[in-house]
Amino acid sequence: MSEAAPLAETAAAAPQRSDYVVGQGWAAYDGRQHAVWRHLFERQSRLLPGRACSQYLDGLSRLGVAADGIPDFARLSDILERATGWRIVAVPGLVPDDVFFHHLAARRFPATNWIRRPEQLDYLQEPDLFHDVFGHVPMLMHAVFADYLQAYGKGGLKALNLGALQKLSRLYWYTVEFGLLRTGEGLRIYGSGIVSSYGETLYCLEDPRPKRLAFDVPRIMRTRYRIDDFQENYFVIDSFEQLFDATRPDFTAYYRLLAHMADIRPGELLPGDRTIAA
Ligand code: HBI
Ligand code: FE
Repeated sequence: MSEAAPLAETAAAAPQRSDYVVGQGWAAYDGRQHAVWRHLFERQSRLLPGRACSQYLDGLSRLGVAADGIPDFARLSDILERATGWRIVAVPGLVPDDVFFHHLAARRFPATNWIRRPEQLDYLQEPDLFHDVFGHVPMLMHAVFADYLQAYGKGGLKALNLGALQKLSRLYWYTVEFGLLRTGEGLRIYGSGIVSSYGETLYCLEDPRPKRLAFDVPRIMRTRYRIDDFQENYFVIDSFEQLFDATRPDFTAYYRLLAHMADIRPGELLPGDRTIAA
């Protein structure tokens, strides 16, 4: 009987499922990792009231996500599924675009199962558990946004076949990740990349430098974005119904139109742009 392979080898040998889904491994999180969640949760919870949109704050409270520690995805999924039919699946990090779109099209949100280290509190390149669960999941409690994200997943699969992924990922970036909503009380945040970031939560609403432009799908699809710094422009929707309705038309016409138009640099203003006051 050969010696049982050391854990590391058996773990590495674990076959990668084609949908990249893994166990969350909730029981394996240690005190330090729960403390990182607590610190980030408490810091954002102090900042977001009056800055995040009411739909986000309502989703966060209905999910029962608390400060005490890293939530159990299965428990959150039961609440989420009752609200909008979405579930969370644990993944080890960024997954290939087609895998990502397949999950979204089936109302499965892929959430990273590791959390950033204490020395990464203010910035990390790749989405971690805090970005995905605190940033994305609460908006999935909102019926219309939940429909939008599933429509985005279906659109993503089509975009892949049309070679138009870059255009469509800009739509994701400037809405799901960095979108702003216009309300009677002023601009509010719904983008996950912002609500999970201390610095950008303040910057996106208060700093005079970024351009805040009216939501416009072809304009968004032409606009490049940076992943390593605060955004130089944000796009502002009037409602989540407006966002969802924008996904109804077939994007093939946009892709054909835009194929002959130059990209726009982040922060650049065009004559036809409609800017929105913060
Ligand atoms: N994978 N786990 C994960 N999370 C994401 O947000 C993600 C991804 N893969 C690709 C991706 N996002 C973006 O390229 C989308 O625009 C497709
Ligand atoms: Fe994200």
